Amino acid sequence: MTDELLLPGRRRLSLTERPLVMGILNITSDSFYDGGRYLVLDKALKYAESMLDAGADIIDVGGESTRPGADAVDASEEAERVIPVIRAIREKWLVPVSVDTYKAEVAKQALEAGADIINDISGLRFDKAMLKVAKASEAPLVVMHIQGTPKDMQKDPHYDDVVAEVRRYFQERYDTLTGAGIDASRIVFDPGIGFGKRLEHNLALISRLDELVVEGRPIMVGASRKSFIGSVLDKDVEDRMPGSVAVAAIAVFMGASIVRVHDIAATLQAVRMGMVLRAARAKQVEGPGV
Ligand code: YH5
Repeated sequence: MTDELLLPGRRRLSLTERPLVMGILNITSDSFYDGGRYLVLDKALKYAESMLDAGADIIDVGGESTRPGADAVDASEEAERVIPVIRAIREKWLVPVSVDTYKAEVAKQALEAGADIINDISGLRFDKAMLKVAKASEAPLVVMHIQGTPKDMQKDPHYDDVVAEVRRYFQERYDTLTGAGIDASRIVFDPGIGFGKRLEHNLALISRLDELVVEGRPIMVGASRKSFIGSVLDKDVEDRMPGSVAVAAIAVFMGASIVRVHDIAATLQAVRMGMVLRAARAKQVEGPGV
């Protein structure tokens, strides 16, 4: 298991001391009402600061809603939303920043503005130019699984064996990316909770997360407030925090190295409990000295 991510500029992000909490910063019109460019930037920075105060390890900046059925936005609009925010965060704080985009042009500008990590829900498949952008940088890459596209992914998701198929996808992505010259140490895998999955698929992926480790690469999980939690608990999106926090603890217990969440402080407690219980289990199962 690799123990750290090397960020551009020789900074390091350790994944062995404890799992990391990635805070979600969504610059979409539905999350920050567009009252003009400066108001949006100011609100986004205040929100980022609140996540940093709560203990976020990484800030994930996204400008296109990839919720089920959402329309794609074009690269220039997405860039207009996220680039000023990434630049401002980078100027103010040292926190690692990831950019949540599958568009090469947005990723390229984000890296120039100081982003440290590319978080691509398509695993570098939707935009053919993304591989070139990734190759030109040293940034870690979050390689997520999605069946279909955000527009159509929830129409009729189907798998014979979702865990085996996501695992096979991770292996294919690993082979393709390393074959193209991407260093294996840059890759983080993500099963893509809610991305072309029914309830049973999401539950299988989380409860069998340990089976998704491919080539020893770390795993990230983004389950926060997603609809499968609403389905299980019969809760609207604004009431899913406790369920989300429970899933974060279990994801870490099952081996997740990074959790992508909305609620930082509560998730940090969950992550610590998941980590301590995982270590306790390892000590008993593998015996002393391991
Ligand atoms: C992810 O899992 N997710 S954007 C629907 C919701 C709540 C939240 C109300 N980007 C992931 O956060 N990147 C997104 O229901 C991501 N992994 C990675 N790597 C969707 C989102 C959300 C969607």
